Amino acid sequence: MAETSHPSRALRLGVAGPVGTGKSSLIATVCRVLAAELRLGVITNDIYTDEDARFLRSAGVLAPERIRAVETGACPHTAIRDDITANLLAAEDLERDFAPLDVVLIESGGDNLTATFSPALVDAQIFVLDVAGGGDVARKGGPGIGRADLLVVNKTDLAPYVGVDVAQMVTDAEAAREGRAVLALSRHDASSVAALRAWVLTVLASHRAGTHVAQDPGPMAPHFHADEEHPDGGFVHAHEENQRLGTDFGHQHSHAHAGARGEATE
Ligand SMILES: Nc1nc2c(ncn2[C@@H]2O[C@H](COP(=O)(O)OP(=O)(O)OP(=O)(O)O)[C@@H](O)[C@H]2O)c(=O)[nH]1
Ligand SMILES: [Mg+2]
Repeated sequence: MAETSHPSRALRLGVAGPVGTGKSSLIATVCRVLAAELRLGVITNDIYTDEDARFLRSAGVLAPERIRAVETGACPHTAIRDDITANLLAAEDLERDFAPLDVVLIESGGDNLTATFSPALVDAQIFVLDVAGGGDVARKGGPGIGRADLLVVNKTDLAPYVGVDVAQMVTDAEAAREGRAVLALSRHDASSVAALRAWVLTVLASHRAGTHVAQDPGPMAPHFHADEEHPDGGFVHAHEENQRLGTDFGHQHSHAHAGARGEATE
């Protein structure tokens, strides 16, 4: 079940996507182009460090105290979807300390293609891919690519160097998203940055009007961790997801021995 935004508080905007696709840079860009007209705050999620928060503070686009770090200490999707308490508290603290804020940007730790925010944590979410991850990634789909409010194909300036056809990647993404918004972005391309800025302002306007509806991109696909026994080398369990909206987003997935499979899994 979805519910409309709470216009009385800041718009909470999530930014997710695989490691290194440019989530922090995108947030820095949004701050740079909107800090003069909007009251902004940022929350970062790192597994063991506050590196992203330090990067954003050093970028000088926002007062350092408006950028807070949540150290998840576990796989990043847990903190943005399964147990969102630390992030919710951080958002509420930030909104209280700097009231009133217009937008709180929440960066997920870099994760795999299946990690998305719970709609109980964010009102809208951006999923970030980059051309350096390969032109075929957009075709692979998944909840973030398919159903985030905005899909960004980032670092388009690098496309010639990695042999990616940006137009084709965008076309593939649009097909995977059944018409939802796709933005080809480079921080070096002013018109693409202007389009990102316009998108944020449009979402904020509908949030303020009380017409924005937080979407749930859906639970993550089955995936694997490195513990516990299962006949096929892992175990299956369900995450109890946040019940704040009075809905049940609980889901099941299996966990296998990463070592046995020779793969890093989260
Ligand atoms: N060429 C180019 N590089 C970019 C762009 N955006 C980000 N980068 C670079 O990509 C690298 C990763 O960017 P980040 O913003 O740290 O990526 P991230 O997704 O936050 O990374 P994690 O938080 O570690 O998952 C950095 O070296 C950035 O300078 C872009 O538009 N063009
Ligand atoms: Mg980052």
